[in-house]
Amino acid sequence: MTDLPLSFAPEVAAARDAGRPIVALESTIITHGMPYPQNLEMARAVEAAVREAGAVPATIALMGGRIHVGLTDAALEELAQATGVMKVSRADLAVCLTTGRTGATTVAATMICAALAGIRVFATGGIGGVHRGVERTMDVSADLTELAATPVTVVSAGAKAILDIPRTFEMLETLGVPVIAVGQDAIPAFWSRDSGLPAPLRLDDPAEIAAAARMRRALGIPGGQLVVNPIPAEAEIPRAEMIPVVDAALAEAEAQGIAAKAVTPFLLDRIFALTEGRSLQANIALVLSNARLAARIAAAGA
Ligand code: PSU
Ligand code: MN
Repeated sequence: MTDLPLSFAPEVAAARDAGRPIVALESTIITHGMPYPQNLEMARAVEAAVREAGAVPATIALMGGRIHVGLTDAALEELAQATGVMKVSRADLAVCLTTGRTGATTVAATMICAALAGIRVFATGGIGGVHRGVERTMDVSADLTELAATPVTVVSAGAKAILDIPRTFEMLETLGVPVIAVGQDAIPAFWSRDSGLPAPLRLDDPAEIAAAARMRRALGIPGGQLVVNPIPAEAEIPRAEMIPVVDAALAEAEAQGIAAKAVTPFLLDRIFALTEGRSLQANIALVLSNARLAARIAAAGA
């Protein structure tokens, strides 16, 4: 038997021993989702937001053949500047570990690692989903099937408008993933508060979200929950403003033949450029807001 290759940061190990709330954080958003140095500033600010809200942050990444649950500031800084980091989803996790490469975990891989580490709540920005043009490409993020399989509550700001949002949520419904909106009836769309789609479920109190996770477990239903938390109003970019930007970025991706794992990072990078950084500011604001909510859900005993 291969031993579980988990390495806990001292702060996370202490929180586990004491039964204190822990919030997992992903690393693909650092390496593939934002440029340096904003990615490092974001990663530090998100960890601080989790601590302020009364939980312990555990940023997850793969280094030296081990799953690191909680990173030192030096490791965070190295990751934020590193090039050639592997973008790791469910399919890549084992090979990344056995080859000892440095890997950044997507939502799917972070969920797997969090569950192995006994962490039940995870904060991110947006989830991957069904890509537009799926009828040609079959590009559907492994994040969706992971939500159906792995018992972690994922706090997001919904799915980005670069995706086919209606198909993404149809698929989550088929997969039996509870999609829970907070504070409003609509599913948010990442940079914008309203996707135009009604949310199937709404729970405004973090304690209710934690109770739902416990009930799902008691019922023996596998999989997690997807919490969709709208971006704070002062940080949002309205949908009408994002539509032409997203369309332009998608057209560039198409023209350049961008495919597979490269699609999401390419589009995010183009959108940052096309909005002159405004999308990045919005992205940071929504991740911070998600981190605070995740800490409250964890503290309520998800
Ligand atoms: N949302 C963001 N920034 C990101 C991602 C999502 O705001 O960097 C990342 C997440 O790690 C997500 C991944 O799991 O993109 C989805 O990639 P793909 O579409 O290739 O599955
Ligand atoms: Mn994909």
